[in-house]
Amino acid sequence: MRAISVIVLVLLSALVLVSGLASVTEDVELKQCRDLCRDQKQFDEKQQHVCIQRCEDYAREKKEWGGRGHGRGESAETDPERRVRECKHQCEQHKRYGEQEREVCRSQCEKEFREGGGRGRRDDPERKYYYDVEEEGEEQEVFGEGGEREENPYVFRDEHFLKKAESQHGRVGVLQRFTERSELLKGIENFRIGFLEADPQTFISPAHFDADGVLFVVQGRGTFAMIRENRGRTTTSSRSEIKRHSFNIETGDVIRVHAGTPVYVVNKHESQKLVIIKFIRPVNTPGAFEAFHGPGGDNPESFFRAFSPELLEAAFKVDRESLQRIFQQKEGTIIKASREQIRALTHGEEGGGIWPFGGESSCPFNLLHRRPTHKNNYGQLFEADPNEFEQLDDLDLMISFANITRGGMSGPFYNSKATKIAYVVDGEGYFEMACPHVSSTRKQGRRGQSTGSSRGSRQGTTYGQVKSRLKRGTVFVVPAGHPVATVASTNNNLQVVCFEVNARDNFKFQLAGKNNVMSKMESQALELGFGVPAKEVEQIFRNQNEEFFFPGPVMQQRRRGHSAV
Ligand SMILES: *[C@@H]1O[C@H](CO)[C@@H](O)[C@H](O)[C@H]1NC(C)=O
Ligand SMILES: [Cu+2]
Repeated sequence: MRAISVIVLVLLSALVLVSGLASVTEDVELKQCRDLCRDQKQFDEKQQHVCIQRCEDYAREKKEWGGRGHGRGESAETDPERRVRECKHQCEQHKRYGEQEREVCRSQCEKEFREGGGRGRRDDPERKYYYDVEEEGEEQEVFGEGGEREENPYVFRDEHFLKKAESQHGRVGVLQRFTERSELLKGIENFRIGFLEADPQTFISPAHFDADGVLFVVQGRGTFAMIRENRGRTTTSSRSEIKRHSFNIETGDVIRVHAGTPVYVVNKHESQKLVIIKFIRPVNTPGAFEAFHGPGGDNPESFFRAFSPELLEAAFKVDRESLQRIFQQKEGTIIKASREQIRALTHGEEGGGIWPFGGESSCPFNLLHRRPTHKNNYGQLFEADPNEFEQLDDLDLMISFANITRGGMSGPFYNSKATKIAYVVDGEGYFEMACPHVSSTRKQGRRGQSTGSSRGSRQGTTYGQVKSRLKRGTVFVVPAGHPVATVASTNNNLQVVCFEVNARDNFKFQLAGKNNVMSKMESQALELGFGVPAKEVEQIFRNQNEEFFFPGPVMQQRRRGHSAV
């Protein structure tokens, strides 16, 4: 995959250079890109397909972000400043280039694009805004799985998930450790994020884990079974019983699974996939955990097979031939089941029966059926905190779900104590975060362009801008104290589920809108802090009447555009 990305990157960069002077329409560009893919003799059919896919994604992405907001008929392709930037950026991407070749490459970019075209409307503020967004949109696609992205330690995508199990009926994956690329996330290195995706009418093989988990059902319907200790209050004997608990699950359900609990899942839906995202806290080795399969054979391997036959013969009081017969499974972790099997498994007849029974500490609840903590035209926020739910208490975890209306945004705000691990369930958009721990290359570029004198006098903390596109499956992390805002594209709602760790007594401090932090400060504090008359500051921080969710930048611009006409 990676190799293809690099090649597509090279193809696209060649294109940018070829098509730079002429104003090329997207379709021509797309055609060229496709043709170049087909010309790659070393590609097999599948690789060619992936390459072409990349071209199409790129073109679509460009259209989507580029077409918006350019009112005056000027297309993004003809903006010389942007061309230079893109071009230089690509110089950096050529892994085989030495520093000297890079320098040559960069100066060629200058020649080709800046001196070729006019300076354009560089300082039109509206342009500037869209410009940035477009650039971001493209970076993510063009430099897809390549280098660039790895510089942002807060964002994780498909390629950062390790495959734990893959079969023709579904996938199980776990995200790389948070500290894999950067020490900045050391505070959450004990936690992992995993997912399960199972085809319709399948069975997910029983297993227990040396990890505590909280599961969120992203999509689908199924039945969940776990074998739990039956912690009746009346049981005083030390020999406690175990019991099966089966319950139906649907989108929005949150299920606590204690470490060591054997679980299995059925996707009973006829046509829909079951998708579950999992927050994991290993109990043996910080940041590392394993699955233990009892039922199994070759694949998944049964842990019973690690014992010697004579020991098992003795333990089970049967002969070894009968034993060998049961460890046959080769189908994998996710197994296609017959209608009858599914029916039997989803009617928790004997024993545990359908929920609720027994210990409530693992009783599932539905996050989306709760009353939203914030709700307006621009979005809804659902939250479940550890004070309220015993299931989340020992993990010190809050789970929340933000449904940001298309074109809307949430924040800026920051968490007082909690670190947020967010997973994009649906939609697309982007987020921006202020971070004193990274330096934003883009911002440096800008500073570099300004005169040096103002720079010299500045001291203290500087904040890098962490910004990244979001789409389904993206994981991003927002550490405590870091101001963040999330924006939904104008195409779809952006739906994000968040696991917030260190959540007890956490507070979301809002930085804009009703109830924002600044609006509570005395005028003098604002006057002194900002160095301008308090009135001016107050006007700004009191203008927004909405709370938490607001119209996003594009929506806002459009409105302003209308009212100005
Ligand atoms: C998200 O909000 C939209 C309305 O903007 C609504 O139709 C949709 O059902 C919501 N999704 C969830 C999961 O709450
Ligand atoms: Cu930071």
